[in-house]
Amino acid sequence: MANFRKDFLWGGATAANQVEGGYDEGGKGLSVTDIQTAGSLTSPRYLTYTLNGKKDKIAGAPGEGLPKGAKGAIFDDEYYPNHVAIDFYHRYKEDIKLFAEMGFKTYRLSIAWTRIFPNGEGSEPNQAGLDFYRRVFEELRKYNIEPLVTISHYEDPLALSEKYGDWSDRGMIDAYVNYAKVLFTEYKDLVKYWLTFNEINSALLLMEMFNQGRGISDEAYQHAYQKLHYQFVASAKAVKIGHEINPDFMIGNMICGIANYPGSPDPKDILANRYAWEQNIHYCGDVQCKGEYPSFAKRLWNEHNVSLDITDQDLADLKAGKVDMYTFSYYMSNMVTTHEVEDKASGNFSAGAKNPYLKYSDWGWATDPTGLQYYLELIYDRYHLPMMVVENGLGAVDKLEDGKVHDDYRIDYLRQHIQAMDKAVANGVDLRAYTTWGCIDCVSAGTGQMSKRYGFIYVDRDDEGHGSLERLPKDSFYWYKKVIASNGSDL
Ligand code: BGP
Repeated sequence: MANFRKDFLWGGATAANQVEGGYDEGGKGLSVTDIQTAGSLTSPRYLTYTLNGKKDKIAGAPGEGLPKGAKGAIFDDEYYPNHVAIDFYHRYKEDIKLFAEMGFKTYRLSIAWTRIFPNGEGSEPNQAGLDFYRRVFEELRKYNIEPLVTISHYEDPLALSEKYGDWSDRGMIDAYVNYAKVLFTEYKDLVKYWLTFNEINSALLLMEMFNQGRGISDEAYQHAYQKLHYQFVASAKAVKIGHEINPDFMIGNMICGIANYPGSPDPKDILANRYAWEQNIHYCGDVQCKGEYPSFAKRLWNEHNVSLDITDQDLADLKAGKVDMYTFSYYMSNMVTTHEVEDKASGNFSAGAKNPYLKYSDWGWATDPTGLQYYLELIYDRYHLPMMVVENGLGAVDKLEDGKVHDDYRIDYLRQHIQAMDKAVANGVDLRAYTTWGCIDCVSAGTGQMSKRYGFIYVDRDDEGHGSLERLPKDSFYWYKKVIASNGSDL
């Protein structure tokens, strides 16, 4: 018998911009992701815009905004995969029915901010947008599937990004809080679980580990730490308001969880590894879970000559808006070394030294279930808060043969990670949920490709936007159904 709670929430996860499509329907405004092109293994995704009247583009990692002064633009000669994505906007009933068939207890989805406020702010929300998500939540409830809602998942309203330049202005805090308040009020009886920002620590991670060409300078750090501060305050204020609106709400943070290991027994590597945890993982976790900046924050700021706009009121807000649970994505581990490395992990979003004990995916991500157990135990020990693994999975190229996808590699990956979670639970971790990433194939956030698939459900669509969009259960679909029915025992 596995050790998971009786009411353990098994399910899957997606994000609005990666599944919905209908990017200009129902009164929706443009999001930053709507001006993001498709990349490939070797070329990054770009944000397209005009600056001083001239067409231009810049490599954009997930969640990044526009350069100052730029106006987002859609170019005729570029392909934007999120515009149609997998058309969940029109097919959500069919998709939710398939989730229900697998026995999902929960479905993690995000709300497109620009469906609610087309320009990101204002006093009148867009009714068509509110109605859309109400219909989705009601459809989920019909099957007793608990919605787990990310308020902001890598898709800031373009109008706000143009006005405030990627969270570099306090104005973003009010806009976010206004938006979150509308969601809490509108859906207070339909949604209990909320996450404030997807992978909030990616502002630091993407720069350090996954830098896609914007450069790592003191200025970049200044921007990242200031952006994070405003997001921390926005998150804390939302948590406080959420609890006032419905005290039963469980509101979590969401961290991009990467287990870091020292590259060697060299004490310098041991310390560097600890510092990687501090900067990339604990910095955000501590502020959101403990309601204050950790003692090592000053060192981090000083290292890069960062000087932040933080007011006394901000610090009080952080204290008053601690999260109720710690949630994170987990795909891989990373090796930290101070030495020159010959064998580097390479691919989209991976860096650092290659770990000789691990296998790497086609995209260069290290498969490491033990790292998940390690991460859960380490973090639980730090905060003693309920935890959720809200993303995990294997991005792979699937082959469709006679209407079937035999994805035993995906089953293997997930099985090992469920076993790792089971061990962490046996070791005392209060784990509440597991939502695999991209439970239905969707547009990859990092590459914009459809061919990097994670789903239990195959979607007929390729990297250029061809295909019928037809849905087909893969072998893993039937496997996960068994896993859920046996509460994680039949793997
Ligand atoms: C996380 C994001 C998701 C998702 C996933 C897989 O970082 O929260 O949005 O897409 O990673 O990444 P990718 O799509 O690049 O394979």
